[in-house]
Amino acid sequence: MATATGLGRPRSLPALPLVGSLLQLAGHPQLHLRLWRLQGQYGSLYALWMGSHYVVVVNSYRHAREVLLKKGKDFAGRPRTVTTDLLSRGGKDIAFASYGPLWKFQRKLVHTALSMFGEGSLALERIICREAASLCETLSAAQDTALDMAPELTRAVTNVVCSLCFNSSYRRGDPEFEAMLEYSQGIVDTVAKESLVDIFPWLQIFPNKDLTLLKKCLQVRDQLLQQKFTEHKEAFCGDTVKDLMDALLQVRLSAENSSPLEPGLELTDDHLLMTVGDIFGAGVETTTTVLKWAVLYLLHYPEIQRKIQEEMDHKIGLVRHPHLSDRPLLPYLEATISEVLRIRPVSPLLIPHVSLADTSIGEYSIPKGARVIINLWSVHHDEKEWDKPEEFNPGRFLDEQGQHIHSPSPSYLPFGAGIRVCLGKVLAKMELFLFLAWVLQRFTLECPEDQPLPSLEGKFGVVLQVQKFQVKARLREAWRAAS
Ligand code: HEM
Ligand code: PLO
Repeated sequence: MATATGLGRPRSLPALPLVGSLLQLAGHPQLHLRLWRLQGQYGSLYALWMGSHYVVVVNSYRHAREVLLKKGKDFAGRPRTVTTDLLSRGGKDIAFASYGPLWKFQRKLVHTALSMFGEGSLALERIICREAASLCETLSAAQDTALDMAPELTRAVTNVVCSLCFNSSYRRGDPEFEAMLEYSQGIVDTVAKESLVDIFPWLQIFPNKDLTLLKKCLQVRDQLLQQKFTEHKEAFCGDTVKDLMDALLQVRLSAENSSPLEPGLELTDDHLLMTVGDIFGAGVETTTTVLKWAVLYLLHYPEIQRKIQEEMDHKIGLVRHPHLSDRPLLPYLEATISEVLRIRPVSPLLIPHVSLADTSIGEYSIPKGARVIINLWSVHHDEKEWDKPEEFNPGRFLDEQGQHIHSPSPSYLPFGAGIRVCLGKVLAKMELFLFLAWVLQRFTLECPEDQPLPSLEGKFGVVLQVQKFQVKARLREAWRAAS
């Protein structure tokens, strides 16, 4: 089809009235894999219809770069869907809000607050190390028994984000933490997975199990957030800023005092609440998921685990614990983290983008309002860019001497890129490094003898989830001897 720009539209999957191309997608719960495989028939850039929504699927780095970087502003929108509207109270957060002056202001605020409290600050390193020490204690206590590490990893990561956002943390078995684990799982299971209710919003008038669960979980989350927010508002005096919540309150106060904002541009309580909800939700679910993938891959590749430990013994030894400043000393650990983020991207389809103007990708015309899905799975498994992409091989991220980390292909975007790039990249990398370094310095992680190696297949959703598995954490002989 020729368009106003003279360019043709991308080739489209067949589409029926009302349902669109759903017949081609139905029965494939792993949407990222289905969209990856459809390239064989339709090429790396193709279109489809989800109900009445025109969707463009990008599977190559060349086109992803155009969408995210070269024409970032053209594609900075987000779709509104039933589930993300519920999660973010109609897009009052950052991740699911469309592009606009208020979103820009919110994003900048959080960026500043994060750099003030987190990135580069010794205080944050201290918090992460405190949680890493507590995680190691738990592993020590459970030594040699099969353990589901997921709740322990989640508590460690949650406490980092909790300290950052609310200057508080949870102890083991805290009922509020257990409630949080449960509601968060419910949200991850039901939100933003291109489910039917998001494609056909009118379906929400019918009883729907997923939607009922989401609403119930959001009620619990909102109550928790509201309680923290009220406590902070009551205690806030404007002088001392203890955490991100205080920082947001302070910036709002000074914005109100200096110049009255245009109507519609003010940060309401809902905006602050949803913003903290994003940082909290993203902060916990993403980093925990990567840690679980990393542990799972180490069970499958004991020789890689051994190599990380040898590097650590050699460069750090067993008398002191690892610091952030050790990152350049441990390239093999860094390369392993990079490889985990490549082979199992946390967010395999990013968050869908929306074109804000008539524009183009490559030689194709894209109309305003199109949803653009960047298939990061395809970008990270592209055989033209990666040697044996299915293979877990940290060495691909190292130079010939194995001393420095580098990417052999630009086709690597675990945190996205451009205007909508992840806000927590620096924080996440600090946590991944420190948690893994602490644990591997002391323990060898093994699959319990009586169990098969757990599956490496992910479960598609708003994050690429790991299936439940158990681990035996064995205290290393070298560590035992040294201490
Ligand atoms: C967005 C990855 C950790 C906060 C994103 C996106 C990706 C991503 C792929 C979507 C980019 C797009 O749509 O183009 C990751 C990975 C993480 C991680 C792999 C961990 C290893 C975090 C953490 C935080 C965070 C710790 C919070 C402190 C956000 C926010 C957005 C976002 C607020 C939305 C940005 C926007 O729409 O403007 N992240 N993330 N992320 N991330 Fe992360
Ligand atoms: C995770 C469950 C929480 O209860 C709510 C939440 C908020 C922000 C979301 C996050 C969930 C999942 C991962 C997301 C994040 C915003 C950015 C991040 C989507 C749903 C990524 C990876 O893009």
